[in-house]
Amino acid sequence: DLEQGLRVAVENGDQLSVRYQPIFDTRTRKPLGAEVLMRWQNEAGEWVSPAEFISVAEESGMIVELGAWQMDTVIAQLAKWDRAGLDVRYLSLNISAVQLARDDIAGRLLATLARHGIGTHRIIVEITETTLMSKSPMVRTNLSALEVAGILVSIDDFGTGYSSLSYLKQLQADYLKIDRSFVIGIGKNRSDEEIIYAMLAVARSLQMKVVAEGVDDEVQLRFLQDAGCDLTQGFLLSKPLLAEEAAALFAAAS
Ligand code: G
Ligand code: G
Ligand code: G
Ligand code: MN
Ligand code: NA
Repeated sequence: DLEQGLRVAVENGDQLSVRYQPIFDTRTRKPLGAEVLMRWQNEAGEWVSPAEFISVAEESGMIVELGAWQMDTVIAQLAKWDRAGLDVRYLSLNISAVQLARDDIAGRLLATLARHGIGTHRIIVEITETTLMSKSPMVRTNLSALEVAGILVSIDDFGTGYSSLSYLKQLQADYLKIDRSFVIGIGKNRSDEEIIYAMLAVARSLQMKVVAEGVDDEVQLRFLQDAGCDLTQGFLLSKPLLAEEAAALFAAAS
């Protein structure tokens, strides 16, 4: 089954890979950094969606090993890009509540960054609103340690969970990611547009930068530009890329 297959994949490593989806300055369309996305092509050659296997990895505890492998892989890649003279300012990593509750994520990140000679401000940790509200002592300890170390925090899928605006203030997150479900409504649904304006206003007043996710067309990009949304991610500007493809994109933009 899925869990057994994933166990083999985590042990062997060769079925797992990452993609880098560039994040662009909305106005200039220059790529600044990238979100790291996990990929799994199983033994049968089928691509299993992370929406499926990440939850299995969390329930079985394999997410800790998977996350550790990913962290080392992508920070090594960032160091390699630095040596090649590419201007990739940051990598944005999805970190689940389970990882923050079970693993010394902050310690592991700091050790990995130190080993590769990368500064803490080069990493953004993407957490959900639900994680932000967690009362687990280990989660709280990890989040404070990340903040103290200067690792940046982004609130992912914003507006889709149990949002409480007061939590935004508590943690002092640096970025807010507007979920694709709102971006889809641009030009079609007045209330989605109003919600985006409201999110941008909240973010601005809390000195957070905003990333719009799932930007698929020029109408959406133009709206976000006019609304003052700082950053844009989505298929219009780039799909998730292999490391070599991402390197070529950043090289062409610098
Ligand atoms: O890449 P894709 O859009 O298929 O991802 C689906 C979901 O899986 C997204 O919500 C994304 O945040 C999550 N995801 C992708 N890669 C990772 C990962 O490495 N770790 C965690 N925790 N979630 C991931
Ligand atoms: O996304 P696209 O239409 O390019 O994918 C074509 C096929 O290649 C898909 O059937 C998919 O299974 C496979 N594929 C190749 N690379 C990837 C990848 O990074 N992610 C996913 N989900 N599928 C991939
Ligand atoms: O949950 P999270 O926001 O981390 O998920 C990001 C996911 O959204 C990635 O799996 C990525 O492949 C997907 N994605 C990114 N941009 C677009 C887009 O423009 N359109 C669609 N349909 N999916 C996107
Ligand atoms: Mn994300
Ligand atoms: Na998201």
